[in-house]
Amino acid sequence: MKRWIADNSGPKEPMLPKRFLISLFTFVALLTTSLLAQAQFKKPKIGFLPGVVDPFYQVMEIGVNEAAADYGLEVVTQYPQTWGPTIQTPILDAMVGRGDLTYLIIAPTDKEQMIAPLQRAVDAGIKVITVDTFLGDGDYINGKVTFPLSYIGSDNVEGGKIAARALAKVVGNKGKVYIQNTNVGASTTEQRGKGFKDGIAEFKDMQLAGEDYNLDDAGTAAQQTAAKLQANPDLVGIFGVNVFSAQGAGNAVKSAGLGGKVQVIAFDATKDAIENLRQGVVSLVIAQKPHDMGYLAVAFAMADARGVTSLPRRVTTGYAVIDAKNVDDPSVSRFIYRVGK
Ligand code: T6T
Repeated sequence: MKRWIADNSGPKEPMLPKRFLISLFTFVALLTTSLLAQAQFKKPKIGFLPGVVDPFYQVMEIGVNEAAADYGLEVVTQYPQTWGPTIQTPILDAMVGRGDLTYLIIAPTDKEQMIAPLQRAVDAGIKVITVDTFLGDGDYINGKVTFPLSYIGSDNVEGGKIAARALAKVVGNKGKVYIQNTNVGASTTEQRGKGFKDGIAEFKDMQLAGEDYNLDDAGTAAQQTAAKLQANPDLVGIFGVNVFSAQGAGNAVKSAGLGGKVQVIAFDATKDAIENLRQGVVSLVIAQKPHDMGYLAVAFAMADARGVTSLPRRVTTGYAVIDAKNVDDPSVSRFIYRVGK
């Protein structure tokens, strides 16, 4: 027979195993520490200062904004309307003067003249990352300027060489060629010009018929190219070193009715350059990867703010080389600069 024994000690709670209690305690402690750390971590606020308004930097801005959205960061973007330190410096000073930016992503428009204004930004506590263009000689480890965290951009000497070799190929390795350049002092276009000259020097039957600077104006580029074509009826090819140069060169060749006779190599994959490629005026378009430059720069700022200390001081972002055969291949056409609709 079962006996029922009265238990007067009240309702019993199930006993929790000791090990479970210790784990729970550890978990709560870790969570609290991590929440505290998060509360102390101040998200970087980033300034983005491109070189000028053009599709190259507009695509870079898309990369910047995508990364900022992924990390939940705020970015303040200011575009100079024209290229050069005279326009870029006051915008930079105003960005520094706001007092709330902790990182600046900038394409310095002059490798020497932008050193002092950017040093002022650093002195005010802003960390600098240069994209596309560099300061000094671009060597931020052993060069004369070492304050930027990193330089993220194309290998522009290599880009110039790619252009020269491609041009040599389409003109049968002989003849006179010409460079349509932009601004003295801009690291990128200066290096492209150098790479192109080095590349052309590899071909004994090719000569350089000159180099003009259009100050980032497609109209000036077209006028200069038209004059060069008139003075050199035997010109076989032109290297347009950026958006404006290639556009102007292409327009001048078309207006002179020389499309397909004088070959143009276009740096920067704008819609205009691709249209000229399809029409046979441009034989090769060299696309940079501005989206990658912008995205990585923000990721670097975030990593630095989080205490990462091994960020590479130089990142080369590479090219996509577009010709009439591969222009519709999605693995290549994805690098065409698409802005807006
Ligand atoms: O080619 C790009 C850029 O790489 C260069 O530094 C300046 O010109 C562009 O922005 C195109 O216009």
